[in-house]
Amino acid sequence: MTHYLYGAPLSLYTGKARAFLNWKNVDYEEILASPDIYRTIILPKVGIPIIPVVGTECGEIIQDTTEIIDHFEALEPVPSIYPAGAVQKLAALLLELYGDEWLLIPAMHYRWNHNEEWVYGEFGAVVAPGASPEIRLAAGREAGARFRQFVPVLGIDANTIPAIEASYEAFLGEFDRHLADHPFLFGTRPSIGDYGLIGPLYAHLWRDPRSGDLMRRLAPRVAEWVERVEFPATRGSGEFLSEDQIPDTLLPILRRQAREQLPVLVQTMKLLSQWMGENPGKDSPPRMLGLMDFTLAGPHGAEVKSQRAAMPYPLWMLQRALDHLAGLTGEDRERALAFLHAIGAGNLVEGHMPFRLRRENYRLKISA
Ligand SMILES: N[C@@H](CCC(=O)N[C@@H](CS)C(=O)NCC(=O)O)C(=O)O
Repeated sequence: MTHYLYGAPLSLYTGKARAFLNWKNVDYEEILASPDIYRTIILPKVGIPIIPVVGTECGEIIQDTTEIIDHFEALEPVPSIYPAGAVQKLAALLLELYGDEWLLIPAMHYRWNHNEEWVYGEFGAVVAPGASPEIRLAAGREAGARFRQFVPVLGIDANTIPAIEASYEAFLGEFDRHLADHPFLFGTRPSIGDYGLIGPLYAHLWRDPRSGDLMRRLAPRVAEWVERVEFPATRGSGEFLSEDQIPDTLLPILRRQAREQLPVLVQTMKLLSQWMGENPGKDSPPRMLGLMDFTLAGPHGAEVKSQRAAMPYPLWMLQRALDHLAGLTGEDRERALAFLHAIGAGNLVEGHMPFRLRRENYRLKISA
């Protein structure tokens, strides 16, 4: 019996799950998440309209790409996308968080500010596949509007757009340089970090036409990596670099993450602690805690300030990296701490958050 991946071609997180399932050689069938699928499978089980969702051969429904990946990793631990090396694994978990939750910003910016009309057609193909072109487009506009509203929530506005574009273009250059020496982040095998990056870099930044043109022009090796990760020619193959090496070419990317994303995560931690104090006895934090200030470096280095929603979910991903760090001892721990200092993430060295997050019944839960 096979597994089912309910998703869509234009969906960022479906791209992440698909790429992993392909490499892991999972027997699965992809099913378009049509309105019928939302109504009969996703909403009754998950409770919110979200993709991708995997239906397992035992009838279990899994949502959240990280949980999907970990489900299949547990079933078949070898070959794994989690490096055995302590520092490589830490870097890979951080880069998963960077892709999932920070490169989401340029992904959404380029989609909605450079590919808007095109993408309404793509939404139409999901929600009204058999309809006439006019009806499909109208339905696509309606469906797309729900996603477009995340643009300001992520802090994408006239003030921040030049900084978002400058940072993304610099990232493309850095990643392209890395890929001149290595086919994936940590050698010849894709890691959980590659699967974090593939979400935004595939569905939005490679597949949306104007974004794809930009990627192929500025960073042709990144475009080739996208194809390699999303549609692997060989499955389950390759090795991570020996001796837990972190290629120097990854340091600019990790420093960029530490500079841009980490302050937002630290600030979110404070807001979530505050929420706990104000809501004694409650264990389900809201998806958004309200607005917070954040800062980006503009194209000429000047600071750009704006506001975005504070979202607890990325802290659950950060906690995965911190749990890994907390489990390290001896020389592994020393090297991991030196690595965090080297990328400008020294404030993570204590390795814990003032609360525990867990996922239960498709929701984020918190405890002291
Ligand atoms: N962290 C989740 C994110 C899933 C997600 O945001 N999916 C998008 C489509 S790519 C969605 O359905 N969003 C609807 C919503 O967030 O309300 C995962 O990894 O699965």
